[in-house]
Amino acid sequence: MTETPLLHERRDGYHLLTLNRPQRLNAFTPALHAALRAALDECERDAGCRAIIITGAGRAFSAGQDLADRDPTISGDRPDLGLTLETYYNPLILKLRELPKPVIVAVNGIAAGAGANIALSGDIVIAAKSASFIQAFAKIALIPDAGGTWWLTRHLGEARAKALALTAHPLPAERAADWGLIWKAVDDDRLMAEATALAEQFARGPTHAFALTKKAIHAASANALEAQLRVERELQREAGFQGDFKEGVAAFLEKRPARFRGD
Ligand code: T3D
Repeated sequence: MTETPLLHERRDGYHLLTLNRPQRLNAFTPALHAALRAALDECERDAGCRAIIITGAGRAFSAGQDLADRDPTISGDRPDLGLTLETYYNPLILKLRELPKPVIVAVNGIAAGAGANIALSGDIVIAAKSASFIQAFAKIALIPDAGGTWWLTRHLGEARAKALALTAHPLPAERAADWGLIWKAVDDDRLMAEATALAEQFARGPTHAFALTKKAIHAASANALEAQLRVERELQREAGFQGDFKEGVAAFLEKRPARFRGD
């Protein structure tokens, strides 16, 4: 078993995080959770990091919870899985969603259980055509967690959400894209090129405006139109005060590419 559960590569303008337990299909242990949380904290703090890519080593993205390696305080004959979620998965999902920078998930292979739902927590999910998403929970008599019931129902509606959750059938990447669950499915050998091109584009983009865009879109799912218009007013007001807006308009008027600093 590898001793480094997460590879963290700091590149020019963005960070690449690779789940790195390929022998266990990158299943999540407390050590992998801790490493990923620490890496995401660093990504958030580092002003030079303006986008994040998350992918998996080997043939899978992640098989979710490592069923053989649990936090000893939570393990046992009838472990309190609510505690696993509260301690590890729920904070991770919220962290990914609220991170004020674009999170790109490059799904390189099978994404099962919480692994599927962690992938779906990214802002932009690109999957290799050979990848699939499996709500594997029913096979071990659990319910979809790590946001699964929320993502599936929001993106696909109840009929497809229930079928995927109750059957635990794999959803191939191309169908996931056709159904609007992910952004797109690409040829396997194009996956990382597509993800890095996007990260490089975001690394040159208006990072603060991206953070506000995420916030506005997240608010939209709970708001009526009038409330959402108020959210847009407040966030646009904030965007208009930033240096990047000034630069964007100047660049447009001077007919040159904008040089956004991310503020
Ligand atoms: O604390 C809590 O439990 C609450 C939180 C729950 C969150 C969850 O994620 S619950 C759901 C956990 N995940 C699963 O149930 C998925 C289990 N895995 C599978 O169903 C299959 O492995 C896959 C469909 C993902 C892939 O199948 P396949 O045939 O391509 O590969 P494989 O042979 O099953 O797996 C390869 C190896 O990875 C194998 O080990 P071995 O025999 O070569 O030594 C297998 O045991 C190991 N592995 C795969 N998934 C897990 C795992 N080991 C530990 N935990 C896993 N989740």
